[in-house]
Amino acid sequence: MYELPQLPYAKDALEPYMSAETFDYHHGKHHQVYVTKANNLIEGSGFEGKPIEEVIKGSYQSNQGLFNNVAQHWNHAEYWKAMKPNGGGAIPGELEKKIAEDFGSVDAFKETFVNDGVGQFGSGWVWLAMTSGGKLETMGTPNAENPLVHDAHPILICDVWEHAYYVDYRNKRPDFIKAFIDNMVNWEYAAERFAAAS
Ligand code: MN3
Repeated sequence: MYELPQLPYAKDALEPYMSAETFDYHHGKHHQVYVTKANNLIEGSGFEGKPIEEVIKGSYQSNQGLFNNVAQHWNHAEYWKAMKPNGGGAIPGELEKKIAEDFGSVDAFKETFVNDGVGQFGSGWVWLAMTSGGKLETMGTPNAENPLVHDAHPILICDVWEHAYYVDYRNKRPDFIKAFIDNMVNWEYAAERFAAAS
């Protein structure tokens, strides 16, 4: 049984960049619906009891309903952990070095990440991921899709569905993604994921 994870901080801890109202809806309602539907759809699917990453990869393009809800559950659980109060500060050394190597500079990475998120048409996500070749890349993905189905390791994730920012930023997706990068990212968690992928 999938369960809605608790937020790793109070729902008002990211204000003014992300409001308690956004968490009430986005975590309390949207994420909960994905969890409930995933639990219903996994019944009889043949994926019962399998590790979630295996369910995501296995259901991609073969069981779209299950994939959408299980992947959205995983994506959101990672997204909550990708943020922290007073986030967006210094990047831990090893990860900072690799970002500078693969993007030219940290600023160049941030610009690419924001541009990919802004350029993702409709609903989706923007990621920093490590490819199977060991290179860091940013990527935008539609709907529930994530780097796991492209054999890449997700390092950092930002939700660019309208429900992620409409309460706090209205239609201004670029302002939201910039605030995410500058004021909300939990770089220590991204560095943990980077170390595990390396
Ligand atoms: Mn969402």
